[in-house]
Amino acid sequence: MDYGIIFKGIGGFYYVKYNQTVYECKARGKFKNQKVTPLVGDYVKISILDEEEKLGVIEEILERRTELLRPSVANVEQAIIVFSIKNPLPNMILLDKMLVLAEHSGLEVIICFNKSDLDVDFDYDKYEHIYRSAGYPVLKTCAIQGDGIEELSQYLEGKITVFSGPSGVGKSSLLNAIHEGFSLQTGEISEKIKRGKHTTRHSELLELNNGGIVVDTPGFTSLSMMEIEPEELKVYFPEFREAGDNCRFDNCMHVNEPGCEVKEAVESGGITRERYDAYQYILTEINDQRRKSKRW
Ligand SMILES: Nc1nc2c(ncn2[C@@H]2O[C@H](COP(=O)(O)OP(=O)(O)O)[C@@H](O)[C@H]2O)c(=O)[nH]1
Ligand SMILES: [Mg+2]
Ligand SMILES: [Zn+2]
Repeated sequence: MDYGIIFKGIGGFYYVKYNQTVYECKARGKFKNQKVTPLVGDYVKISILDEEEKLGVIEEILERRTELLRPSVANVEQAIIVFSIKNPLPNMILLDKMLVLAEHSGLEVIICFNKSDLDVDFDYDKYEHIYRSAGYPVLKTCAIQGDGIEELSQYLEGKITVFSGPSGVGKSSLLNAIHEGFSLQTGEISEKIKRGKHTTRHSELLELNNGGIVVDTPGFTSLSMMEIEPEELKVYFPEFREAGDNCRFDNCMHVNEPGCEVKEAVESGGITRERYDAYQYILTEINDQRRKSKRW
């Protein structure tokens, strides 16, 4: 069976790319009755109503592989988490939180440190060590000179990818560098204008030359950890898993328990101190948030 993919949704209309053609589609009433809303990124079966006018109807939605809330997009497979080496300096705890949320959403992650031309103090090597040890691919790019762009685009081939990261790190510049056809607005002023418009803007997919698809709105912009249970957090630190299996207690939180192999691995250097500290910091924050919300 042939499926198209929803690239854009506006006011009850869905723009479905099917056989290299975009059809403007409505969804069958049954979806509303089932309380299912088609999402950008959904793989759908359509009937064509009018080949000339390119009109169709969505008949069926394929089971979603993933479902992101912010932005609301289905079937995203991976996140490129972008920070810049300078201007602005990376906020490491924010990066660790984004990693937790990406793991929680079931996404593959690639970490990209952009603005390598500003790395006069060689900070990248330190970041690379921390996150490679944690098991993530780490890239160094310069959107302006084109360094690392080829490697970055290889990661995008044939997948739906969301570019996440704080404003001003160079996400739009990277996308423009990857794909000649793009002319996404960059820079601080356009960023402000965009933010003003954001309430009415919808997520949209962009197709790359290499068959990759990217989401044009940054993911994980509001970073609430409220969806994460304290006991669950350790699962989202992939480098804790192996050592964690050997802790004395099955439900070890890797904080104060005796016989904790994760803490042991931190001592022996198998797990970096930076990531372990981030785990403790985020765990404390989750517990605090929960205590506060219970009080109300
Ligand atoms: N020096 C330097 N500046 C960059 C680089 N990439 C982007 N910029 C600049 O950083 C600013 C923010 O870039 P933009 O792509 O809008 O960031 P976004 O908010 O993450 O989409 C712009 O002024 C860009 O020209 C880079 O690799 N090196
Ligand atoms: Mg941008
Ligand atoms: Zn432990």
